[in-house]
Amino acid sequence: MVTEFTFARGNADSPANLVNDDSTALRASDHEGLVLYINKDSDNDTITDDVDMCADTSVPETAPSKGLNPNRFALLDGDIVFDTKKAGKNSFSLVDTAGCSCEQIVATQGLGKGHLKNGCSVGVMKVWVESLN
Ligand SMILES: [Ca+2]
Ligand SMILES: [Ca+2]
Repeated sequence: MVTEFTFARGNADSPANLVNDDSTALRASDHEGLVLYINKDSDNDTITDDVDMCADTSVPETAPSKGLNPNRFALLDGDIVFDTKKAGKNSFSLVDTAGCSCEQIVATQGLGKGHLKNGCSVGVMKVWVESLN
C-alpha cells in the first residue's frame, strides 16, 4: 500500500532564524521527518482505491452459494479468493477482478439477476477479467 517514501524538509530547508520560534514546527528539530504516501482501501476488500473499480464491495457477498461448483464463483469468506464448491481449473481473486465481487460484476455488466442464481459463471468471470486487460 506504500506508494512513495521521502523526507519532509522541515528542518534543512527552513530559515535558521526559526530555530527558537515556538510558534512553528519548522526548524524545531535537527532531524528531517519521514513521509510515507499510502494508498487507501476505502471498502476494506484489500484492493487499494487506485486500482479498485468497485466501491463498497461486501465480503462475504450475498450471491446464492448453494449451487457453486467448479464453474461457479462467489466471495464467501474473508480471503480475496472467489470460492467454489470444488476447485476446478479456473480460479479468480479480487486482484483479478479489480476489487469487484460477483454481484458487482453482474450489475456493472448490466446482466440479469439470473446470472447471480448460483454465484457467477466462469464465463461471466472470464469476460470481466479479460475486459480489464
Ligand atoms: Ca478496495
Ligand atoms: Ca472493491
